[in-house]
Amino acid sequence: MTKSAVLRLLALGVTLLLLLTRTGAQSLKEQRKRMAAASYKAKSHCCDDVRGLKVQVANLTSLLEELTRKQDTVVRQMMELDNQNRQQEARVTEAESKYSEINNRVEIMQLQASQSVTQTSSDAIYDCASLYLKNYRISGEYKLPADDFLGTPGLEVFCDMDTNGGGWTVIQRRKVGLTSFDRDWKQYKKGFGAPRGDFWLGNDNIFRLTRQPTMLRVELEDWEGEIRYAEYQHFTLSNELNSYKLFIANYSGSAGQDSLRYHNNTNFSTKYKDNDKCVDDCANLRKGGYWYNCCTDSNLNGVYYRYGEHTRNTDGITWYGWHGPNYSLKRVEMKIRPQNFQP
Ligand SMILES: [Ca+2]
Repeated sequence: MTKSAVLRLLALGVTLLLLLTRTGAQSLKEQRKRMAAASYKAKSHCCDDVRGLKVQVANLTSLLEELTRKQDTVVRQMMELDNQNRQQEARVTEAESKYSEINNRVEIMQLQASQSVTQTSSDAIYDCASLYLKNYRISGEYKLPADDFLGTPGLEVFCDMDTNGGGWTVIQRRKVGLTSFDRDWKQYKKGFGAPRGDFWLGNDNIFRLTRQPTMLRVELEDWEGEIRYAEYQHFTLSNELNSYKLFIANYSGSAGQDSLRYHNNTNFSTKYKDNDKCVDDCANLRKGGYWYNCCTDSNLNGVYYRYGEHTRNTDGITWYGWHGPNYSLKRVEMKIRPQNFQP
């Protein structure tokens, strides 16, 4: 029974009661009149009249009792309906919040799935910055599509979409320590390691990515968990014919004295490929591939030494401007993005 139906029933009952009461009162008056008139005529009739009135009063009383009972029932039913209503409302609210929660989860899953979707757009995607501008905003692995026009192959990269506005293509990372960086020219040319772990993106790829005006950010973490960074407004590599020579400019950051400046304008050297500016073989001494001068003011591709071993050698992952030549860092990342990138 709906609430309005109950209310209608209640109103009907009350009207009926009033009507009956009024009818009863009127008939009582008439009876009295008749009794008064009759008492003059014949006193023998009086007993019949009284008996009739008593029956009527009894009928009215029982009707009244019945209506009172019905009224109680209706009130109870209304209270029950009200209760049910409140329960329904609570259920609807609960369902709505569950729906919104599920909707959120679906949105997150869609975003994550989109990371692995191969790009089909005709717009060129050069790097993580162009992905960022196409609304890929979650840090992680992405596949940059091959570009027929530029003649470049597809490339798996790790994009940092969080640090300082995002849009960073990570070109180097040291954090696990299980991948050797003491490798030859070919391996540094093509790249090695895994985008989620330790890796070098490859000199050919870095050269290609820095053909547009590019900036570099170096992040350093020591074994006490402190983090410093160095940013260069300008960063470029030459091509292989010019030994991937390094050009950097406009240092800023928190990493103490600029420890890449010493390597500016020097060629890349690796194991079996001594392109440095030294009588020594720096790549052999420092056990990495780098823009060795004579030899280092930083050695970000050096040997990974764990806590306890990290202050005993000169071929570790060093940044002289912060911890000097004998402190091998716990974590390093090098990342690049276009100079004109605006998050
Ligand atoms: Ca040399």
